[in-house]
Amino acid sequence: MDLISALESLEPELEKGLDQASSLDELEQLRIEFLGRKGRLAQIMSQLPELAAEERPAFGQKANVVKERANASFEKRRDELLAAREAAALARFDASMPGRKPNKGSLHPDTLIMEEICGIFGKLGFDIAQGPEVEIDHYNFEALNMPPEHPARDMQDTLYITDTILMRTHTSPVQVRTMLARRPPLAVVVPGKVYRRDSDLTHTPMFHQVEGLMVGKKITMAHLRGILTAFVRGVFGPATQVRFRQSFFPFTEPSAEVDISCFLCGGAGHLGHDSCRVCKGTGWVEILGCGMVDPAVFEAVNYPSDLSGFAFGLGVERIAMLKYGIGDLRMFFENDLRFLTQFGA
Ligand code: 2NL
Repeated sequence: MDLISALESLEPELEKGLDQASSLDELEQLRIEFLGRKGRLAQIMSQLPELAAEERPAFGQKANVVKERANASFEKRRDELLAAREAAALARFDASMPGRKPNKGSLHPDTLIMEEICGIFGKLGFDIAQGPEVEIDHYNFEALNMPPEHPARDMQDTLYITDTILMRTHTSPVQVRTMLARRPPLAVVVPGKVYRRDSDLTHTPMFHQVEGLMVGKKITMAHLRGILTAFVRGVFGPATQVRFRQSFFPFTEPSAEVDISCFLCGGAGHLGHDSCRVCKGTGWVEILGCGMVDPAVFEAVNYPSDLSGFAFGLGVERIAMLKYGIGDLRMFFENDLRFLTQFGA
């Protein structure tokens, strides 16, 4: 076959191949066969030197036309196959199928309780203060009437970082920092994480506290009693009764622990014939510790001795367990969504 007819027969054969190609892979095979570096068109072109010199321009021109038309045909077929693939995918897609629901976030019970407590004290005129979780010995112990060797330091199992740097064991160092940074009168609540070297069924190395402090002239135990009564009635309901039991803390004198009438049995100690599981039959539930700020604490922050004030502290997990009926402290820290999604929005 002469070269011209070889060139001419290329086009119908290509058209037939294109019609038969049913996938992009097959199409690419076909393109390599016809237009590839060693393809059929290239082979015909390689024989150009065999033509007489006067035949070459016309042949070259024709070859170019064939090549351009072949490229255009490939492109057209490629578009058709792509469109067919798209249409097949769309046919499989069910636009009426319901979507996947995204998981909604919810607040941790610790967060909910801290926000509720801070909200109540906010309405009573308290500011919210926060401070570092890594503290120096001075703010965590020394300024709170617990000098080195003070037996009260044994009450705290402290996580030390160096001799003098530690994880705060309570949020009280933030009140110390607040007193140093501001002038009285002042009233603050301090929510936050605290740390102890302790880990068993009822203790975790990290837990949450809210502490409060009010300092001014002529602040008395009557203010302490009034504020804390309003607070517990805000959290546990307006019928809640309050009882103060004498206690001891190094940073307050006098000191007390506050019990509230049991919110489950109403203070009766029993439900029908069963002893109440919340108050264990006593009718009272311990809720916080408090007292009048010890003069030694005021001295440590260079406050004048004619000031007085009260302070209190409570454990957030304890309040959350009571309020939500949570039986196991470890639930707070396991991050099980079945637990976490039960509280708040
Ligand atoms: C408890 C008892 C309490 C304080 C914390 C405090 C802070 C300063 C001065 C005086 Cl700066 N006191 N804090 C006072 C009494 C009790 O916590 O049982 N917490 C869980």
